[in-house]
Amino acid sequence: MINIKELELTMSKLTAKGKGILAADESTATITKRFQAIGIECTEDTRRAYRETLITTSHFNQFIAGVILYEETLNQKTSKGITFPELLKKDGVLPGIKVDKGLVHLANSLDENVTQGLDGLQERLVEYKSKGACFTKWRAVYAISDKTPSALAIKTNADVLARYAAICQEQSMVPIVEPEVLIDGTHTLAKCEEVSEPVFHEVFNALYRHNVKLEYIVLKPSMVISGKSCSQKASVDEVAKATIRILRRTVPGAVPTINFLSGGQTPEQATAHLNAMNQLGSLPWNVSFSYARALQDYCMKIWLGQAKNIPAAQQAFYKRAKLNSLAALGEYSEAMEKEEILLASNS
Ligand code: 5MM
Repeated sequence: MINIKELELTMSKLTAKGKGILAADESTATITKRFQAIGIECTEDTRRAYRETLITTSHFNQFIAGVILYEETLNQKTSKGITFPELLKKDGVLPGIKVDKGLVHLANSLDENVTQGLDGLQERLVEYKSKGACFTKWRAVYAISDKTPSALAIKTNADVLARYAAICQEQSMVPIVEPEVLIDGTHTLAKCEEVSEPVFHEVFNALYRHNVKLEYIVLKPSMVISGKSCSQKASVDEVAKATIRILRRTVPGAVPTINFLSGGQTPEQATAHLNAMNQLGSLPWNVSFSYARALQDYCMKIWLGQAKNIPAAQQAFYKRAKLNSLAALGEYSEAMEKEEILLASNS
């Protein structure tokens, strides 16, 4: 039975003004790729140690309301023997969990994917909840090409996202609904806009069909942006305006919060775009972040798997969390990138 009070409490914490969500839910395959790219050995313990570095950063709870964990991390302990969800809760940060099982080929599509993981989801949620998770995350992916995303991929992924969200709400867990239009390609901002509108629109059609209560979801979309290899790079202002234009057309005001993914933008771009959106003023939703790479990139590159680097790595994570918190309030400026932002001490 849905416990509305529980959903309300989770939402109220996740929508705290100026706070965002840290996505630390990379699957083993993804984090292996990230570690190997910078020469870090990927083992269960290095993954544990890295994620401990992130969540033991002092006072990061000033800027981060929730952390999305991967199943492995939910079951791991810090070096002081406390589970990750317990530590987060002690610091007033909500633990969440990625519940999708990744992408599979969508038959009869234009070589596209659909996200899997609905089988047994309800039972897994009961287990995750008993381990402290209060919210969940599921990502659907849409690639841009001349012919994609196809209508089939748009509709199928929307239905799956909505079924996932309904199952989570039934367990009184807030679902993060993540439709990601990929940044890869040479497409222009206009093309991304043309693709993102039907994608988001169909997601909300499906959420409606599945009776999902919009008051208790977090939308985690991609921004409307030019492709990574596009020769005409859209400006910060163009990205902010196009993203908000498309979201206004497709996302009901009943949705309390939109927490963007960074999707391969540089950390600085992701912060600048978020800030510019918040500077547009009078938005119908809270507009914040749920970044993985844009919060973690510098931290991971400084850490490099070595304990001696932890203080500097935490410093780098703290700085990005603080700058994105300011961007979520529309109070960031590029000049702050050069400032030394010192970690608040624990004492
Ligand atoms: C798009 O990826 C999500 C947000 O991360 P970025 O801010 O780096 O774009 C992220 O939460 C992602 O869903 C998780 O890392 C899980 O990804 P995989 O590929 O491992 O399922």
